[in-house]
Amino acid sequence: MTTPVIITCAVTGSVHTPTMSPHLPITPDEIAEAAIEAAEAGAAILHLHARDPETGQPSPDPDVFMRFLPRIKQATDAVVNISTGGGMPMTVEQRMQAADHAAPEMASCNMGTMNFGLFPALDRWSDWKHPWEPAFLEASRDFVFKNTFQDIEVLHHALGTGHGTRFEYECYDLGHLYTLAHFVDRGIAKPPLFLQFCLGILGGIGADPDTLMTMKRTADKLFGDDYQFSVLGVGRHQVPLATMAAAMGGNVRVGLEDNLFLEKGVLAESNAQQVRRIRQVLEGLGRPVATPAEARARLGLKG
Ligand code: KMH
Ligand code: ZN
Repeated sequence: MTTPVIITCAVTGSVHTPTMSPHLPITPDEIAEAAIEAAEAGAAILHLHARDPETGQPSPDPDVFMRFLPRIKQATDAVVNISTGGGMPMTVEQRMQAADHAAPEMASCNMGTMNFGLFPALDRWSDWKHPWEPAFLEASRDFVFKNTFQDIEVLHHALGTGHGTRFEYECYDLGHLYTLAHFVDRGIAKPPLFLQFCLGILGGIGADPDTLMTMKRTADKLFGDDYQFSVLGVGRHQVPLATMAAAMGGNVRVGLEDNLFLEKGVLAESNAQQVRRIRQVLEGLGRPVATPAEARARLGLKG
């Protein structure tokens, strides 16, 4: 039987700004509505950040999260996945606060400290230059995305042991897979693992078919049958790499956190629009879409 594809929708993130798209959800109401609509369109997992409703800046405040989380839980059966990546000026402690407060079924866990360029890295072959590349480059020039071994361990202790939360392991490079294997060996990270290959961030591995194959081969070697993978491609790489992931038996992540566009020069009007578009691709590939219940069963979530 063909394994259903788990669609994750990352609804708003912390990288894009309200000036870049009028469709980026900012207020708690907008985030709730976008998430519910994405779930109705077929997303089994909702990857969520919060933003200050006044400024649109990423917010770590659990009170802001609690203005949309209950509404989403009430209106959908989708798995709630709270980001611990947060946004640029936050400390690691701040980044954990909301997940520690809400005890979700899933939270992100970023697998290494890195430079983080906020836009597709190796786009030099493309005639589609990312329109905000200069602004992103300036903003991230001296930014270190801190995820030390200690941070990863603390996260597992507080959220995994403390709340039964399981993780979306965000891997931006091959080394991150080896780091995860280290935590598996120590009994800290526990199968079944859900790996998110994050391709195309400047500072991480590039977004092309060869790197996806390399990530997959390496994960096969390190984790055998103990893992499932999903792929996010940044910007214009979103659909091609998600398609390739699905064709390889993997899962997909879409959403305005990773890409504001529907196609070259055309902004996506909603997260749901991106979910519907990848659904069409999956249908063409003959891959069914996983329900939240199927995602829970496969990923060992607490429900
Ligand atoms: N914006 C993605 C490339 C997180 O929230 O933990 C990375 C991300 C991090 O989703
Ligand atoms: Zn995120």
